[in-house]
Amino acid sequence: MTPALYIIALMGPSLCADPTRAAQAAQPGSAATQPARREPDAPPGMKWIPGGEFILGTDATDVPINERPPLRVRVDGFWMDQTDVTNAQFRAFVAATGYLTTAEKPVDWEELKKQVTPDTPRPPEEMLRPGSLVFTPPGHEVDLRDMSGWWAWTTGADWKHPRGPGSSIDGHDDDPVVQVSWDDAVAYAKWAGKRLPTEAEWEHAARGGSGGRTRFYWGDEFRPGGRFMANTFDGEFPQKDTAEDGFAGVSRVGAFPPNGYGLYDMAGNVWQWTADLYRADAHLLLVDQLKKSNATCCVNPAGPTQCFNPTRAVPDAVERVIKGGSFLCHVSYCESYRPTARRGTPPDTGSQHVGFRCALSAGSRTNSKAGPVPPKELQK
Ligand SMILES: [Ca+2]
Ligand SMILES: [Cu+2]
Repeated sequence: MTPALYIIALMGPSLCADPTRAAQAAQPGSAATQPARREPDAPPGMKWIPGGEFILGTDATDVPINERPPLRVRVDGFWMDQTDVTNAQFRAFVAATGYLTTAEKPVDWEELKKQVTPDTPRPPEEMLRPGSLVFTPPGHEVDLRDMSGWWAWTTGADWKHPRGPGSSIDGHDDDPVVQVSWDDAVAYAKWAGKRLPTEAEWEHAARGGSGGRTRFYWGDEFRPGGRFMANTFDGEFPQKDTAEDGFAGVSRVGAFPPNGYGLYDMAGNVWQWTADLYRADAHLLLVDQLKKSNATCCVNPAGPTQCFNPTRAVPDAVERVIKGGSFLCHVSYCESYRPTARRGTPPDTGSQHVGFRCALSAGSRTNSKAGPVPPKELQK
């Protein structure tokens, strides 16, 4: 097997569809939020996300079943990075710490082994050289069930070379950093005196205080008044991105309108790592838990304690939840720029369309020396 096919085989047959057992509908409640805190105490580059109740997930029937059933969730207020962590910010972290990302190190077979069936032989050394996944448009129609048609394991791809060894991030300081693993994101967050948001915090923040249950955080219409609200894939996926929204591939942070909390790119552009472990049936388990405890609302859920993804070779192998979708999402394929969309990804797997942003609990203060701040034009 080629490295590409090998890695993709490890990742499961379908990156987007996530069929799980049937879901039940829950009774969603009304959303209520606390008033927004005044801006002056905001840590640099962060927005206050007021605590409150919201509906996690959806009862839409035309979406992957891992987003159902919906349930009432309450989260405490917290701070959230206004943008995804940028290349410039990540560079400051690496300069300060000498940190080496997962993609810059040889693939750890001992780790990889946990994600594949026991009979999988150790791949040749060549395949274990440092690298990551790069989007490679096939230039012709492909079977959408097989992601090896557009993802290629690429030796030498890392955060400084997001599209492979020949590429660079020169002049792209304000692009979100990509090709970072969950471990890399956590290391950055620690350095910045922050943490990753939980999935519930992320989804609450993405809703922007609308309290709504709309398909997109801004409403039910993808392009309200003809306006593009997020960087997604235009044209025929995956062959040709026509860049109708202004970008084929990643866009600088803040290129699209912010949501109600002043957060940018909470839909599309790059997926964002969250703190939670992934279970395809996470919502279902929370609803069961609520019923058992006679509660109507789940408070500060922090994710399951064990993973479950029936589409993987090893369903209980560790995966973390990513949210937000990316510049590769297209309605014909996965529409993951919906706030309820969720996917499990192995913590050691970075790719060209996965980045992250950090959160901070109320009362905490970032101790970062570098003071990660958003690009100048976003500082108002
Ligand atoms: Ca685009
Ligand atoms: Cu997608």
